[in-house]
Amino acid sequence: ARATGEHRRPPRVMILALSGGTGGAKLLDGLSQAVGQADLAAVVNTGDDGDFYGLRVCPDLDICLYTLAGVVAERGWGFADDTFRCLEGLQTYGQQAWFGLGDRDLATHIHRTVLLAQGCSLSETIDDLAMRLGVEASVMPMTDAPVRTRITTPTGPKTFQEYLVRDGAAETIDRIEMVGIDAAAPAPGLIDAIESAERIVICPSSPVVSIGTILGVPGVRSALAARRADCVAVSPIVGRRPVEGPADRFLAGAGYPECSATQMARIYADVAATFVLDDRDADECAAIAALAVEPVTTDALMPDRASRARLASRTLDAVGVS
Ligand code: FO1
Repeated sequence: ARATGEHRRPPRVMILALSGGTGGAKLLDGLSQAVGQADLAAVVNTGDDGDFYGLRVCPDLDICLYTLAGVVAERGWGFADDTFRCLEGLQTYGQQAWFGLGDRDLATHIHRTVLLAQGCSLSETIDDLAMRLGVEASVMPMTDAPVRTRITTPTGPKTFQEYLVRDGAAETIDRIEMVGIDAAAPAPGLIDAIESAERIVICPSSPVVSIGTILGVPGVRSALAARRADCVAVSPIVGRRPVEGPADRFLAGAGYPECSATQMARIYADVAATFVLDDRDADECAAIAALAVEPVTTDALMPDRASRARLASRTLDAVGVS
C-alpha cells in the first residue's frame, strides 16, 4: 500500500480547528455535525506520539481520526469493541504492556509504520488513514518532524505517555519540554490553512501540552495571531477544574499560577479575540474582557453527541457563523 492522497479535494477550508486528543476530538465531532466534514480541517498535536514495539503511535491524531470516522471507543481513545489479545501475548513474552494498544488499533500503527518506512511523510500517512477510514475532513499533523513532549518530575524525565498512562500523572511536574520543536516546520498546507480558513477554533484541549505544542511549531503562533479576529478558543477548564485529564498539573508544570478560564483566555489572548467559557464561570467575564478578549458563556460540557453539536454551533455563532 502507498499513500496517494488522491482523494483530497483542493483545500477550501471553511473551519480550521486546533486539537489535542479526547476533549478536542469531541468538539471536532460537534463541528463536523455543525458544518459537515467537507468544510472542516483539523491540525493536531503530535507531541504525545511515541514508538511502541517498533510501531509509530500517534494518539491524538488517531483519536481525532477515529472520532470523525465514528469508530472511536466509548472511553474516547482506541477502536470501539477492540480486543487486546496481542497485548496479552506480548505480556507473556515479558514485554511491557502498560499502553493499551488494541488488536484493531494495532493495524493502524502497523500500516502507518509501513508507509513511513516506504518514505511517506507523517502527513501522507494520515491522509491515507483518513481516506481509508472514510474521514472526509482534512486532518493534518502539526508537523512532519519528530517533536516529543518530555515531562520531568522529581523522579526524572519521562515521555508524555509514560507520565500520563504508565505513571497515572501522579507526580508533580518540574519541567515540560517539546524536544525537537525548534527545528520543526509546520506540516505542508498548515500555514495556508491558517491564512485561508474562514474561522479558526481552538478546541478545549490542554493549552500547554496539546494546543501549546501546536502553537510552539515555528511560524504557527504568528500566523494565527494575524487571524486573531476570526479565531475563537473554547475553555477546557470549567469551575476552576479541567473537564478531562490532568490539565491542572500541566499548567502548574509550565509555571502558570492558576487553573481558571481567565488563565486560558490569557494564554490565548494574542491569537483568539473571542473566548467561550462555561456558564458556571460567568463571574470571570469581566477579567476576560479586561484582556481585550470577548467572553461568551454557554454550557461547555459535552456529555453526548448532541451537546457537542450544540457547543460547536454556539462557538461558531460567537464568531459570526450561523
Ligand atoms: N490512554 C490511557 O489512559 N490508557 C491507555 O492505555 C491508552 C492507550 C492508547 C492507545 C492508543 C491511543 O491512540 C491512545 C491511547 N490512550 C490511552 C490515550 C492517550 O494516552 C491520551 O489520551 C492522549 O495522548 C492525550 O491526548
